[in-house]
This record gives sequence, C-alpha cells and structure tokens, in this order.
Amino acid sequence: MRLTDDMIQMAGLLSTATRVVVFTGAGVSKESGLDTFRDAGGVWQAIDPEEYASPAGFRRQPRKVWQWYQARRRKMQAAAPNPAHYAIAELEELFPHVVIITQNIDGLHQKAGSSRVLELHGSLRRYRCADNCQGSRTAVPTPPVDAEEPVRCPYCGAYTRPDIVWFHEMLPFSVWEESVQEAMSCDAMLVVGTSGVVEPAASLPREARAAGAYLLEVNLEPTALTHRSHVSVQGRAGVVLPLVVNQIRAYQQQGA
Ligand code: BV8
Repeated sequence: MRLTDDMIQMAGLLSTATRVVVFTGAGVSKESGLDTFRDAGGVWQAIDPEEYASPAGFRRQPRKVWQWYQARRRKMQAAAPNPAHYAIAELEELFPHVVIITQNIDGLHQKAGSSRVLELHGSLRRYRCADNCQGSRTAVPTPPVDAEEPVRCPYCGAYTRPDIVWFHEMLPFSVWEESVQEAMSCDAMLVVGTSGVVEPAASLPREARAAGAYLLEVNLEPTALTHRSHVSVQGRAGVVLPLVVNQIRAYQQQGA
C-alpha cells in the first residue's frame, strides 16, 4: 500500500497539533497475532462475553474463566509489537505531548516504547484479590502463566483475578479521570483499531471532537466513529501508521 491523499491529509492535520492522544482498540494488536472481538472472526462470535468477561461469569465458573485468561496471557506474552505500535511510539519524538489511551490489556504499547499509556480496561500483567480484601484493587503477585487452577489471595484466601475491567464493572477511577482530561485538552485524537462501541471508552473520541480536536481514524472498515472523523483511512494499522508518521516527519523537516 502506498501513501494516499487521505493519509497525506491525516498527516497534515496531525502536524498542526501540539497535544496528541492516540486511542486504541484490539485492532492495533491484530497484526501481532492477537484477537479482536467484534469484527469477522472476533472472540465474541465464538463465546459469550457474559460468561467469560463479567464478574457473574467468574463467580459462576471461576476455573473456566481463569483458564481462558491464562491462555490469553500466554498468547500476549509471546506476542511482539507490530509496526503500528512502533509508529505510535515514534510520535513521542515528533510531538511535545503524546498520550496513549488503550482499551487493550496486552501491554504491547509499553513493549514498543510508548512511555505514557493509560490502560482503560486494566492489564493482564497485573492480578488482584477478587474480594479487594485490603481495599480497592488489592494487588497480589502475578500467578504462574501455566497455573490451571485459580490462585488464592495470600491475604484472605479468596480467588485472585486479572486486574482488568469486565463488563458491568466500573473503569479505574483515576485512569478514567486522566483519560477524560487528556481527551478534552488534546488538539488531535488518532483513533486506531476500535469498533467504537464499548462504553464509556467510546465516549472519549466523541468528547475530544466536541472539545475541538481533530478526530482521525485508522481502521479496516467504517465504524461507529467514522462519521464523526475529520479523516478516516481504511487500511491495516501496521501499514498505514508508518506511512503517516513518515509524512509528518517530512512536513516537520520542510518546516524546520
Ligand atoms: C460499565 C475486558 C457500568 C478485558 C472489555 C448494553 C448492554 C450491556 C452492557 C452495556 C450496554 N450498553 C452499555 C453497556 C455497558 C458495556 C458496553 O459498553 N457494552 C457494549 C458492548 C454495548 N460497558 C461496560 O460494561 C463497561 N462498564 O459500563 O460499567 C457501571 C455503572 C455503574 C456502576 C457499575 C458499572 C466496561 C466495559 C469494559 C469491558 N471489558 N474487555 C478483556 O478481556 O480484553 S471490553 C473489550 O472491548 C476489550 O477491552 C476491547 O478492547 C474493547 C473494545 O473493543 P475493540 O477494542 O474496539 O475491539 P473490536 O473487536 O470491537 O474492534 C476491533 C476493530 O479493529 C474493528 O473495528 C476492526 O475493523 C479493526 N481492525 C482489525 N484489524 C485491524 C483493524 N484496524 C486496523 N488495522 C488492523 N490490522
């Protein structure tokens, strides 16, 4: 795929920004071999999120949910960042203020070198007591990735669980607050690889646009956010983003 007019337009609008937020979903990690959820072949087409990604599902069948997340942990640990993650990390060399707000729990933005990553839905690299026995989100040692049985909390004996946000759970307050601040004060929000349907995360691009930011989307197909975007580029993030970042560099060298 070569540089197209809409990528040049996207690079041009981004180049006017000082404060850039990158908002990502599962699609940014697809080229790293990790699963998406709602597009063709997505996870939720095979299994019910209420059974595997909700507190009630974990209470009903802790062993089954535990083992599903252990399998995802093993895949995530083996996964490497792809060119999309690296292009996003490179933005920190081009702009004074860059923040990544991700819905993903795979840690690939950090592995690629991004230094400010807000994990809206938590991280599969952290575990906590399911009963929060020492207070909210009691951290516990991360269990061995091959533990087949749910590991017990060392403090109270309840189950431990991934430190992630399941459906019907609140997002971590401080992360949410900071994400809203960043979305409301950015000049441009680059939205990569998300269907834009999970709330309240999907409200951030809407708020950014309403607050006056350029809304710029990279996705394989139209999404719930496309009609609100100033520019929407259709293509694989691992191909499009390196081209856009190179074009920004070219603009900055011209302007230098
Ligand atoms: C809350 C956990 C309230 C970690 C996730 C109606 C019914 C039921 C519930 C609701 C409802 N309306 C609203 C809700 C609430 C619900 C919700 O939004 N449901 C949606 C589905 C309607 N939200 C919640 O429950 C949230 N909590 O509301 O609490 C509350 C209030 C008071 C008191 C207490 C509580 C919590 C939401 C978080 C849920 N946790 N994950 C995990 O296991 O991973 S959600 C899950 O979706 C992941 O986090 C994922 O990241 C996230 C968002 O999905 P996407 O990332 O966008 O992935 P998706 O597959 O959808 O899209 C991928 C895109 O990539 C596609 O567009 C595809 O085209 C594109 N793509 C693919 N390849 C590429 C690509 N693009 C570029 N390049 C490529 N190569």
